[in-house]
Amino acid sequence: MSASNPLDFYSVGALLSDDERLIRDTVGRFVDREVTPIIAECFAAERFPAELVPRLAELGLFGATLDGYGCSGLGYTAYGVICEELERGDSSVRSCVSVQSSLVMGAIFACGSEEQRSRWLPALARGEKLGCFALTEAHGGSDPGRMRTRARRQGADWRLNGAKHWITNGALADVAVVWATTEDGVNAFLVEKGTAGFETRVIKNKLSLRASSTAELAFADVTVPDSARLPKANGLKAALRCLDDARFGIAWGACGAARACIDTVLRYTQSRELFGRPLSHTQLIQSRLADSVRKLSGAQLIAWRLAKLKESGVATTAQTSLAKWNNVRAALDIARDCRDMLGAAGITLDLSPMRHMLNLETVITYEGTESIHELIVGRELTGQSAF
Ligand code: TGC
Ligand code: FAD
Repeated sequence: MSASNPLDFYSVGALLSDDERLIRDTVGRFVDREVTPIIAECFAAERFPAELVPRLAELGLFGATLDGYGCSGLGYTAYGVICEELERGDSSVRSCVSVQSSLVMGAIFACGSEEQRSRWLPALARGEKLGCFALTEAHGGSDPGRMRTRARRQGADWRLNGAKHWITNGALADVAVVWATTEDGVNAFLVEKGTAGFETRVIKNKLSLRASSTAELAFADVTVPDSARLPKANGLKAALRCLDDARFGIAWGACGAARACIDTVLRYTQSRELFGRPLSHTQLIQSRLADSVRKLSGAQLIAWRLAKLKESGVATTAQTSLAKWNNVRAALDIARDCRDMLGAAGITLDLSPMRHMLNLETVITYEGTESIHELIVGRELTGQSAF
């Protein structure tokens, strides 16, 4: 074995600050000790490991980039390494942190009143409350601008009617950030669990992200006060802005899933003997491993550069889209090829690549499908929207 690190071929780790390396190693140890040992069982049982929520909070991983309100105030590179380490364990754990941090806390931080921020952000940071982000509807998640969930003024209150589909943590959440059309355009409302007329139903039999809880939400004449409306969430733009931060986390997270797959196959092919020699001595296996490391390296460099652009406040939506698209596509291709290099052993939950591969089928779909991100980049290049 050469001295180079196949899981960090271009030494992106050396570009991290001491603090960022410490965060990476701390979260990495948490994943090795507390996520990896239980996650295959959770995936098999279709169980979200809620017992990890207090630990994620203790480590300061909820709302990590936010300042104040009990949040850690970290930079985007640190948030990226957190997502990468968590997704090395399982996409469902990174998903839980992405939703709570970028989508729920991010929306309340950016669009909420001071009262809403003070009430919700510390509790969400401590993991005492869980949130969900309800944008997608059953008739077409790619085109949220045509949402049918509607909020109408009713004196001092608002009355919500409609339904949301495919909502991560929807049935577990204490508070849902619900996007709805009003006569003044799209607005967002904080709807608390238990509000009359608000019902949830867990979506069963998913073949992907099975350790994450996904739900349908229904609103039948749900009445909330005006103080539940996020005052600065004016227009679809406010929702899409939150998505950019979550898509950034996914671009890093995908590298973690890819690393786990390559790591597994490197070990396996060194010990597996076929035709009188280890599999890793064959040209085709070496070529496939080299191709996986090529794809991972490109993804890691894009993720790192995007973090720097975000920290300078100049990252564009199209740059974020290209990173999400490229890195998830790379990770999915790597996971599929790694699964194959394990032969029959690769189809069980004992080794992680097929679990990662199945999870990545969701990751390539949510937060904007691959085609949507290609079209966002295409629009940037040509100035023409082809949606
Ligand atoms: P369009 O005309 O392009 O935009 C409307 C307004 O929004 C602005 N905008 C953005 N602003 C900030 N960040 C972004 N990413 C933005 N994208 C657009 C835009 O400038 C415009 O502003 P203005 O001032 O001109 O009004 O809107 P469109 O209706 O044509 O749609 C464009 C499209 C297709 C890109 C958008 O609808 C889209 O991104 N669709 C994909 C939907 C999606 O990603 N949904 C994700 C749901 S949440 C989720 O999946 C969570 S998974 C959770 C987990 O991690 O577990
Ligand atoms: P559709 O929009 O119906 O797309 C179907 C196909 O058509 C795709 O291949 C798409 O790329 C393609 N397509 C769409 N438009 C075009 C076009 N103009 N040109 C060419 N091709 C096109 N949403 C939330 O709001 N909150 C959540 O927490 C959340 N969590 C999720 C968790 C899971 C496990 C999953 C699977 C989804 C989750 N989603 C969530 C929903 C997710 O964001 C949507 O599934 C996604 O945006 C795609 O929408 P859709 O499934 O309706 O597909």
